[in-house]
Amino acid sequence: MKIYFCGSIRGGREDVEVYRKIVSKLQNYGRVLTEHVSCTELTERGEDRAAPGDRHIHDRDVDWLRQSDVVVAETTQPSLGVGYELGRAVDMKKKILCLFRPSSGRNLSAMIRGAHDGEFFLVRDYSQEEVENVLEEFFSSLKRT
Ligand code: 6K6
Repeated sequence: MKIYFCGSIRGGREDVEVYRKIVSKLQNYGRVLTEHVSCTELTERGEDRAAPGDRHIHDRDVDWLRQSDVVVAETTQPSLGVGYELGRAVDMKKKILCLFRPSSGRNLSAMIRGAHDGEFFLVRDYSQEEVENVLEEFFSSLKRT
């Protein structure tokens, strides 16, 4: 199972520790193609010494998205890149799980919450303590389809 994880980079890195925990749990279910999103060394500027150019990042990520079986996005920290990835993933008919923490005090974009269809595109409010169960529920529901 190839998993594409989405999380904010240039949108802000405040939730990187949350991404780290999610990615480590996701690794129990398959190969996470975008593990770097959870890397604490990756800064908000989305750059490090070895960073490739934006076109390369875009083309490589869209290619990984195409290869993926499922997409899991942490959407609490708003990010244009994550929104774009989700739009492309819908077009590719991927199974998508969007995670959102209401405790952040933020209000999730209507274009994400409103995309919930209970089948291909799931939006799940959660708290950090629940993440393990939420992922277990999602991956076992995939086995049943
Ligand atoms: C640093 C090291 C290697 O590459 C970098 C630079 N940046 C990115 N690398 C990989 N994926 C990226 C990079 N910038 C954005 N993305 C993709 O967009 C990720 O898959 C994230 O889910 C999403 C974040 O978008 P922004 O708009 O918050 O940056």
